[in-house]
Amino acid sequence: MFSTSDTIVAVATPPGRGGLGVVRLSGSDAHTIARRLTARTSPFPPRHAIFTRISVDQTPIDQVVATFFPCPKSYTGEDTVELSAHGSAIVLHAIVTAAIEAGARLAEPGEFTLRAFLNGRIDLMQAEAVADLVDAVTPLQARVAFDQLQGTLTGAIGAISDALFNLMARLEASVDFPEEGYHFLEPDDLKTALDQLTSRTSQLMSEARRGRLVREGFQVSIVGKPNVGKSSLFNALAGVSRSIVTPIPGTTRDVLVDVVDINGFRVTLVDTAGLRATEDEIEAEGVARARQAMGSSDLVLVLLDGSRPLEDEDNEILSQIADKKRLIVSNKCDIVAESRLEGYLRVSAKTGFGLDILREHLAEALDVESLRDSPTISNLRHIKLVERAHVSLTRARDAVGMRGCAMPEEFVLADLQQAQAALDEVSGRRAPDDLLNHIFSRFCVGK
Ligand SMILES: Nc1nc2c(ncn2[C@@H]2O[C@H](COP(=O)(O)OP(=O)(O)OP(=O)(O)O)[C@@H](O)[C@H]2O)c(=O)[nH]1
Ligand SMILES: [Mg+2]
Repeated sequence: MFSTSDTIVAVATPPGRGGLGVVRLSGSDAHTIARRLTARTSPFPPRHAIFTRISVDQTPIDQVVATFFPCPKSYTGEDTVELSAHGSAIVLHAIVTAAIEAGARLAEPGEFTLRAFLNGRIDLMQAEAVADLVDAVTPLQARVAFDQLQGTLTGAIGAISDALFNLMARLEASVDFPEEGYHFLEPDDLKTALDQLTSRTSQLMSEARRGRLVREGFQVSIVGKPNVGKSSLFNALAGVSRSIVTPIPGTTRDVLVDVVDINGFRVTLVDTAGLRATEDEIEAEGVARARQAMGSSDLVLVLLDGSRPLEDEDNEILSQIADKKRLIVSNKCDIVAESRLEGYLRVSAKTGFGLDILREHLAEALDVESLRDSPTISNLRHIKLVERAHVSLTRARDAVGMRGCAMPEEFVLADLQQAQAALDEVSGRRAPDDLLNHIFSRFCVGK
């Protein structure tokens, strides 16, 4: 992993134009470099916004507001300076380049947050919450990420970990001083303590499905025979014209995905190639991919052309997905006053008619209301580790519960240690470099 002792710099705001653009400096030279860039003779007062000017080679390039956060009370836990300039890519680039010339190094993705973690400002769950918060596409996702950043999961894992630590200390004492018998920990107390621990881990696990659905969302594929308006509907729901629409059947030959917000939930919408038998090699590959997407979807939206009677191809598709969760929708209701297809939800991808009702139906079919409460745990990495801890704790509980045998304390202790190791990996107290690399590489530069 890269050095954590040098001073790093990056633009913290998104690329492109904006009202403001922020350059962040962090490390022991941050203050000196900021003073050099602003030609300031006196030190920056801590945590005060100072209106000043940045010059490069004695040429002023922008007015900025500089704020100095001395260590350890900064985002990273190091000396940090934030320079708010105008949101010009050219100006921001010039500031970063000047900072590098003055001794800083360009930050790696997520390096500011990595330093916050390494300096003990936040734990690994909170660092991951930062990335989730930045990536959130629905208000509920943002809330779950923010709760995690505020420490809800930290608290839940910490409570289990503390109770476990306490239990292990007492059990170790019993192992070390066997002549004292169970003085330090009676078997019944051990059982009760393990019951309490496993009920806490299973409580977390029961929130996991909900949490994952909030964090990762649902996949919904739009399928149907060619030309029914799948791509048109995809574009209408996504709010952008991403997929090509033409009157020629067989237009879409690949799967296209976009993430949309359906009643506050993240839905990965998939546009697919029209399902039909075809000689065309490219189209056939598209059809194969469409079937794959159909298989992996949480819900299949079957689109019919409401201006035409139901055809064999439609029936075939309907019979193929009989065992999948599905929603059947009749499109092109703007063409004919009365759909020829009775009993299906009627929409027009062209005029937008019925799309709000379609969103409602989607939300209902996915049963999103049952997910409304904000879950404590949502990240698969955390869930897997909590499951691992739960398995070890249950094994320990079973060993203690065996009647008639002397309690094999050493084995129980080994199980508890494994559970503790899993919990330490959730919080990052035990975090190998490759795990950190994996987690922080998904951050954007400047975060
Ligand atoms: N009148 C009307 N035309 C529509 C509607 N939706 C789609 N169309 C038209 O139907 C034709 C096919 O639309 P697409 O969205 O490309 O259909 P598709 O299902 O993606 O087709 P393939 O990709 O070939 O399978 C285009 O000419 C669209 O303009 C609608 O609601 N009303
Ligand atoms: Mg299409």
